[in-house]
Amino acid sequence: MIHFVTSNKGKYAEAQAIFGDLVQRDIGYAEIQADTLEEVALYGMEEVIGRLEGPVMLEDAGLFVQALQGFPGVYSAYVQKTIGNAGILRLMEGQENRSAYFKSVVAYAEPGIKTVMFSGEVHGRIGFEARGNRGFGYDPIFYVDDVSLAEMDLEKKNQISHRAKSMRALKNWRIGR
Ligand code: ITT
Repeated sequence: MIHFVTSNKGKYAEAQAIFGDLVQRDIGYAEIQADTLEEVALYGMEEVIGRLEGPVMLEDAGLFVQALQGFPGVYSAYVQKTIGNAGILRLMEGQENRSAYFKSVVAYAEPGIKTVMFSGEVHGRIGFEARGNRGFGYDPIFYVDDVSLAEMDLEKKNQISHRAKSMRALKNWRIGR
């Protein structure tokens, strides 16, 4: 059993489909202002590790849009809460370069070992409209091969997503140890 510290049910569902033995812990932690997802995840882990017993993981993810110089990146949660998907589509109006990627960094710790981290990315593009009602966050505006992540079921998203890649890397590391 692994404690997965997250407030996000969608994340939990995707990770649970990969691990099968996670427990969601919505205990909150401060997301520091930093330049990288790795720093955010590492600091977050330092904050929660003493509050739970046994294996703990948390994940920080972000959307990086090439034409916006990587924005919203580490600010993805705040931007989603404020301007949302409609705001991103507006910022992209008239923009021909739609390239973007999601990145996920998962941090994992257990008693007696130093925190380890794994990352994963999925590359795609920002669409011209929001489509689909599955998933969460930026999924309706992020397209891979003309299908938005919000049009895919969880199984399909888990075949290609940033999160599935980082989480599978962690899972394999745990198995191979
Ligand atoms: P926790 O930090 O509690 O885990 P969160 O939703 O705040 O949950 P992040 O800070 O990692 O998670 O996510 C940053 C933002 O990016 C947030 O608004 C998410 O909705 C969005 N996001 C992350 N992964 C996503 C995905 O797979 N599809 C669409 N949006 C995603």
